Amino acid sequence: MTDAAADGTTDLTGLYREYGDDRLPPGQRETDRFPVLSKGETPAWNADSFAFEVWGAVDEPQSFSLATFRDLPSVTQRQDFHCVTGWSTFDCTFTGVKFAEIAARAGLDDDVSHVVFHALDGYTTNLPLGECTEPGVLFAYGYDGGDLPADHGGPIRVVTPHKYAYKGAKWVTGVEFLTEKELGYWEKRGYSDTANPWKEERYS
Ligand SMILES: Nc1nc2c(c(=O)[nH]1)N[C@H]1C(S)=C(S)[C@@H](COP(=O)(O)O)O[C@H]1N2
Ligand SMILES: [Mo]
Repeated sequence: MTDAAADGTTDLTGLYREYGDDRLPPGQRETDRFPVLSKGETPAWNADSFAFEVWGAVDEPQSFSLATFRDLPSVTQRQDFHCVTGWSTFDCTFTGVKFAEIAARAGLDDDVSHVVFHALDGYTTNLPLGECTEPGVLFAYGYDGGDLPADHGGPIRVVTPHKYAYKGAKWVTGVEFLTEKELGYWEKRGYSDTANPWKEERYS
């Protein structure tokens, strides 16, 4: 289902076949640009003091500086990006650390069922644990061979190619492991918790 190209990039642009017949999900239009969509301003951060943290129902809470995070094993993937407001951008290339890599380092309690991602702008979003280990859920710090631009969530953001993009927190400061579901910022405000673009799960 995933193809590794000669340059080591994993091609996830065929991932839609697990969910629907068309690469472009229903009700979406393709744009050649990669628009920026944030609930507020791009937050400021300091590369020397930035910390990415892992806490909650884990054996070993983790804290990474930007430098130690970038030293973790990484992957590069090409994927499509679908915003719930109706635009899709094809062929975005992200580099980062797989969700599973982070979870393995923290060691999850047996009863972990959900996660909440936290971000510098106060944004949160939630996913069931099982959805986070799907291919493509990445803590991304690179875009198109360079650093992830600040407007797109640098230094680190989450990407969720199988979900509407609001499930991917920009400026992510950490992940909290939970034994019960908690809703995130948009999920509390009427957006779908399941957010499958091919089923057009936009609102709850
Ligand atoms: N921290 C944070 N993450 C966020 C958002 C936000 O406002 N704050 N917006 C979400 C929404 S609705 C979308 S479509 C994508 C947009 O990512 P982009 O600006 O890189 O296109 O980020 C998601 N992650
Ligand atoms: Mo969005």
